[in-house]
Amino acid sequence: MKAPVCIIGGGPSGLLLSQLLDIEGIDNIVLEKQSREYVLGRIRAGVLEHGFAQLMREARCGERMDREGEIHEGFFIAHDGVMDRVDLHKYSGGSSVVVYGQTELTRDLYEARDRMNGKVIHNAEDVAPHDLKSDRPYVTYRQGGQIFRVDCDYVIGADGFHGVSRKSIPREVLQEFERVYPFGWLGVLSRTKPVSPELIYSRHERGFALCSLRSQTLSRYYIQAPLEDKVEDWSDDAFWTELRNRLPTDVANKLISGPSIEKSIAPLRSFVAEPMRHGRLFLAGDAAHIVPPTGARGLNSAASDIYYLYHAMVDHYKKGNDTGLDAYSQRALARVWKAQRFSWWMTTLLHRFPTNLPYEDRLQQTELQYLFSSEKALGSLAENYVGLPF
Ligand code: RFL
Ligand code: PHB
Repeated sequence: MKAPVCIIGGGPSGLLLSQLLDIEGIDNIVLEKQSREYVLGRIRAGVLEHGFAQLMREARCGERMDREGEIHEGFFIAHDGVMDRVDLHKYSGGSSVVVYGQTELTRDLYEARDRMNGKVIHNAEDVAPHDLKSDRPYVTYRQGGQIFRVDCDYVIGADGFHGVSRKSIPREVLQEFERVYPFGWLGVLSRTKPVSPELIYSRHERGFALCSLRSQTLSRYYIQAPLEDKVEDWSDDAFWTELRNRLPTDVANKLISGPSIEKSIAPLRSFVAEPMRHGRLFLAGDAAHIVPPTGARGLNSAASDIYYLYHAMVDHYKKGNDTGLDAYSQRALARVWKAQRFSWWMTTLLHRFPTNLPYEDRLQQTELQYLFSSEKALGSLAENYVGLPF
């Protein structure tokens, strides 16, 4: 098989790039290790930046998002017995975020690829990129006992944190920066009315909690949990009790619980791999960087990579201009690191760290008091949460 661009990974990053390139007439093939059902079974992000929503529209995938997604102009931080609101609209100069689940967004991208007869190959095993430093790279994979080969100009590594792309860059070339946090998030999805129309991030002495949502009938809640905990250790009842314990009393009293329809634990990690290009391989999304979910940046950082890569590819194929491809790693990393900083800051501000000294707990409280007493501090939070410009 032949295609100018071979994309490894059919998650949101890979599918979005595939769709945008196809609209511009740039042929591409997506190789996804899992089945479509498996990819659509993952419950992950819920908050989209304004710029990402715009990119979805440009990719002709924004219709359902615009119909069913909710525009949020603010969120709450519960702390020290009070609920303070961050007015995103006011402090970001009129911007907002869209609450729309990654699962639905990925479904929309798959359907858009179907409509354009996009080539998305599922259950592609042993995917391996080759000759990345040459002008003729290729990717091999196995399906049903047969080996296939895709000859291409460029390989896009959009295969997530555990993918094969980043690992194919020689160790001496790649620099990795990492911080693993000493806790995870236990998440529950339930078919219940959300406790609040806007998200509530809660800092509590028992640990962090988050009340989020997918729609007015579908709630998503998280609590900070020890890394050693297993999902099986947490009955639904235990989860709801612990969540209520970490919320202000009036919110806890209003919380409607129900059977979990999904329950999982995600470890929290900050990670960046540099550079994001090696020869003809370009990394994008979780393949190159991970953030703890506290600032809702992960999927949004993936989208900004795709924005830069898409424009660079269009410039290359349509104008013979390689400036964008050459600058990709540097441009993408500049924004990635800002999302890293913000996610680290939100995580540090709101979680209970087992090793924290009483001194550090006081600093967390003081940081929150400062935040809600300073329009400039709120402005900084708001501009980062709605997304820095691409
Ligand atoms: P993905 O989604 O991991 O997709 C990669 C795809 O590549 C496939 N793959 C392979 N394919 C071929 N060959 C191989 N060898 C392969 N290895 C892997 C995988 O099967 C998969 O389909 O990466 P992508 O596309 O870069 O997207 C990134 C996002 O998924 C991620 O950043 C977000 O989910 C992070 N995140 C959040 N981000 C936000 O912006 N806002 C949020 O509110 C938010 N909340 C979250 C989150 C992540 C969470 N978890 C579980 C980590 C909440 C949670 C709990
Ligand atoms: C979610 O709804 O899954 C969600 C929302 C906000 C975050 C993280 C996750 O910061």
